[in-house]
Amino acid sequence: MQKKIIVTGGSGMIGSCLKDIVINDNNNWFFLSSKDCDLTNIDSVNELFTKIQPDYVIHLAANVGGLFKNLRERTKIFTDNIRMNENILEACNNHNVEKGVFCLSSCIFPHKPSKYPMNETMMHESEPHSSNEGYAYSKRMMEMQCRNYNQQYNRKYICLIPVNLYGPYDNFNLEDSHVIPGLIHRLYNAIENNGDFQMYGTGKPLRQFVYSYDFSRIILKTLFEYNDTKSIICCNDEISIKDLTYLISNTMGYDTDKITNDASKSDGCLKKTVDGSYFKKIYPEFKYRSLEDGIKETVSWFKENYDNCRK
Ligand code: NAP
Ligand code: GFB
Repeated sequence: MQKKIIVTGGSGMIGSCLKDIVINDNNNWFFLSSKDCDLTNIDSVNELFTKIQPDYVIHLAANVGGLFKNLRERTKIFTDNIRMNENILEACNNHNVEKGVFCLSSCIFPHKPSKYPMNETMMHESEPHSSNEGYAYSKRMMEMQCRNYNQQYNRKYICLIPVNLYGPYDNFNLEDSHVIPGLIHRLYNAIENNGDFQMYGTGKPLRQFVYSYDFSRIILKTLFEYNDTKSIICCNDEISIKDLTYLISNTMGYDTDKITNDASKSDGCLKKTVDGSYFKKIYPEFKYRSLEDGIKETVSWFKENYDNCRK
């Protein structure tokens, strides 16, 4: 039976990958950008839902960026995301949307947890890292609200908790980007200008990464196959920022002997290791792309789309 499905954040990295994957699907998809509807405005959101009357919602839209954007814009990031998330959840419930997939992030977990790796039950255990408090609390409130709607109105509003995401369609803007697009873009410039390269911070922090298309496939599995309402962590292997920098440099053919680091730049959270065993238990057959392969694909995509990508 054909379903009407709204994808907020449809013009973003994950939304664009999702669009590529479902292109021949027989459902009725609505991939939205902020030009279609400013989700911080409740009247616009209600108008949108009244017009489309969606069966499902995949809520990807967010004011999101890397560490340095979070350090600069913590207030707007909180207010934008709290408004978007509340407006979408309220509209979903008021318009009887039966199922929704909502997006959290591993960086909203406690920065001094009782144990590592952290699992889905530990999100509210203690405060997040100060570097992205605004973003973290806006996402934590969404997780709590999804549980409220599920319990009080018998909804299936499911939260996915991905680690750092990267891949084709990422935002390569040097001020706002996450670490992988930031490193790729800056290394590209260093190669073009035959210049030196500085990794930000000490290189000691640890991160886990999931490739954009892999996460998009997980979203579809959650929407069409998953029948519980428990949140799901989506994660892959962990690597230090230094080793990541060397991996990307080697992939791009930059001489790693020329790499130094700028320790004056923030490291942010030193580690946020999460446990993906619940996802592995329910989807044992799912295979994540390796970081090596994902980086190769992302570097190629960046070079092929250099003129038009977000940078
Ligand atoms: P992205 O590429 O930055 O795209 C953000 C999307 O949100 C865009 O489509 C943007 O529309 C839309 N948006 C922003 N403000 C809006 C507003 N006021 N009204 C309507 N739409 C608005 O994001 P992404 O990397 O695909 O992330 C998707 C989801 O994954 C987000 O919820 C994010 O928090 C989560 N996540 C991301 C990462 C990561 O490392 N990237 C990691 C964990 C979780 P425009 O194109 O019109 O601006
Ligand atoms: O992806 P990222 O910006 O954010 O990674 P977080 C920051 C880490 O990478 C820090 C180092 O240790 C930086 O010092 N780094 C090295 C760089 N070179 C670069 C570079 O060129 N650009 C960037 N951006 N970092 C984010 C949250 O935390 O995690 C977001 O702030 C989001 O809200 C995301 O949820 C998943 O991983 O520290």
